[in-house]
Amino acid sequence: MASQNKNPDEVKYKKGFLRRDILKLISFAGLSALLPGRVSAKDDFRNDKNVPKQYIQNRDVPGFHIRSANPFLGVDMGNWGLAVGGMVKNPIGLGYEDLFGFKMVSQVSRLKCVECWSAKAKWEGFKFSELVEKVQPDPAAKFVYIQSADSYYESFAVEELLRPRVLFVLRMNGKSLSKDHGYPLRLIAPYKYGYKNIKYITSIKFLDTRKRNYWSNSGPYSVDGTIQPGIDHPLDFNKKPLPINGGEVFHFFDKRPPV
Ligand SMILES: Nc1nc2c(c(=O)[nH]1)N[C@H]1C(S)=C(S)[C@@H](COP(=O)(O)O)O[C@H]1N2
Ligand SMILES: [Mo]
Repeated sequence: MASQNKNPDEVKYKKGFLRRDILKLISFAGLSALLPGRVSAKDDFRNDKNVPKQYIQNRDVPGFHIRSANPFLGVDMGNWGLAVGGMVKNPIGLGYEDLFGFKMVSQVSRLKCVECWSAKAKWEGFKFSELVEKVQPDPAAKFVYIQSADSYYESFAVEELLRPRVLFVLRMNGKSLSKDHGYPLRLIAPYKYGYKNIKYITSIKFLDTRKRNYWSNSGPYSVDGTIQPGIDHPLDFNKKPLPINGGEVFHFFDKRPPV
């Protein structure tokens, strides 16, 4: 189930870490044994009686729903590390404490899911430019592929992650991210739908081609995922698009804002 991955060759990026001692390879085998039976990513698992309610009900932050393509029990920190590599001069492996060495930025922004809910929180984390500076990507590497501990994956243009108010987030509402909201590390990109805001990040890879993301491979959503003003995708609501407030929308004059 959650250990199923379309790009197994990319799960474990392990060349040339500066901090070899910290980064341990991540094994999903033990974790998947703990999880309930297979749930198809295409089904709405809220209707699946085999999935415990706590996977889908918000337990900590009012207004938020816990959204997971597949039920996930959270990251095993004994095995967690962040690999940043691909087409870069200096590939690195970072431990959790290393992430606090980056300049922390905080913002209040809204996460807007395509399934017609949105909620705001105070997020704290670091900017993508900090990572770029450290690893020094090849100028030909115009794309970024991000992978998660729950086998979710996302894809961005480098430029999209350098936009204002895009954060690699460690803290939500004054506390470390909770297990449900992506501990230890997630992305918050307020101008993209919730599904682009990938949780449980384990690897960030610079590439010269654009890869697809989980929800374009497993459902009806686009790779781009930029918020469409006023309209939600129809998945949960009898195929009728519903207007919804919330979310941040870039306008044409924002095309190349300062980082
Ligand atoms: N790794 C991972 N990240 C993920 C998801 C997921 O299933 N796995 N779901 C996405 C979706 S569809 C949404 S709406 C948001 C929801 O964030 P929340 O669970 O913190 O409310 O997380 C996104 N990030
Ligand atoms: Mo979502």
